[in-house]
Amino acid sequence: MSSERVPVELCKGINGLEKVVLREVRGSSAEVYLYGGQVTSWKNDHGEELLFVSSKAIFRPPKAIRGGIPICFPQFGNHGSLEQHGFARNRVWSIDVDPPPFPTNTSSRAFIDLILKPSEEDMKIFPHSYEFRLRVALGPGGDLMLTSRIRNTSTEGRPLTFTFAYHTYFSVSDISEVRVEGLETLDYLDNLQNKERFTEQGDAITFESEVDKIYVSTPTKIAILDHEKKRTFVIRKDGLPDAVVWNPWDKKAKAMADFGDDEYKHMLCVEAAAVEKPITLKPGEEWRGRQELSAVPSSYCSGQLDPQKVLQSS
Ligand code: TA6
Repeated sequence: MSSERVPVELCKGINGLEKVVLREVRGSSAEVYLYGGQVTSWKNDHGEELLFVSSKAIFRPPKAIRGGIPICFPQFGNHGSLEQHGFARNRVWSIDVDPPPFPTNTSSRAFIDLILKPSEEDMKIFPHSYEFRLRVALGPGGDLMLTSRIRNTSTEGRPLTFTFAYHTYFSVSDISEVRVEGLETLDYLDNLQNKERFTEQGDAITFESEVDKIYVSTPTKIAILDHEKKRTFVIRKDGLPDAVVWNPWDKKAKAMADFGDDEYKHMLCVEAAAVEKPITLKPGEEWRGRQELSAVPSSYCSGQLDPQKVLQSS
């Protein structure tokens, strides 16, 4: 069977970093680097790339890869003692050859199980024992599913407290033609105003300048409508009550060495997260956080697709 038909292939990626390529029988695909446990590509069955990765991304430890789906753990943000967004995205993960049974309802064989455990160095900066299992899977329709299972394996009775986010970079045609549905009327913490709490007004969220907001207690479904591409991304999440919405806009874009000056026009981060209320696990307890991404044609511009229906569909 030639490689293009193998559902799971381990190979070398950029700079010789190991990556896993997932291929679904209908043609969709995804790529996950062992470095960071990071998805860096998700393509539909027409081979169209749905995630954004900066053309200036640095695929070289210890710098995190700019784009795809960075895993923010054990800390989201820069409020704690660790570097911003924790260190899971800066570590080389292993393939989990013997994962515990995984309740799954898909027949797809295009999935990989990765595992991250703390090194001695990690224990110095974050003195906790855990096993972080990440399953990345392509569903039969090309949906991309990420499931994180984090277990507190302390033998000294220590609780494990963390915050978490799937820092997903969606590829969009033109940020000024994008709207986000599902977060209207919700409260958010504004990172651009000292994390002060506000309430979102009006209906859909559109973009005319830098946005960096943590929406709290959000619904399980969020829709991102790309008017020009007539495409709607739908995020379905579980165990992740919050959603971070970020676009750096022009000034911040120029300030990031691993981000093109104009690339802010073609990306939007909408991140399923657990930030406002940190998660605490007793020894032996396991937390599960899951996001399922789908990309559906949206003729919304012709008024045929009501975004509310997208959000309420089963
Ligand atoms: O998710 C939004 C955010 O927290 C922004 O404040 C911005 O810092 C972004 O993450 C990127 O962070 P990074 O550490 O990946 O450069």
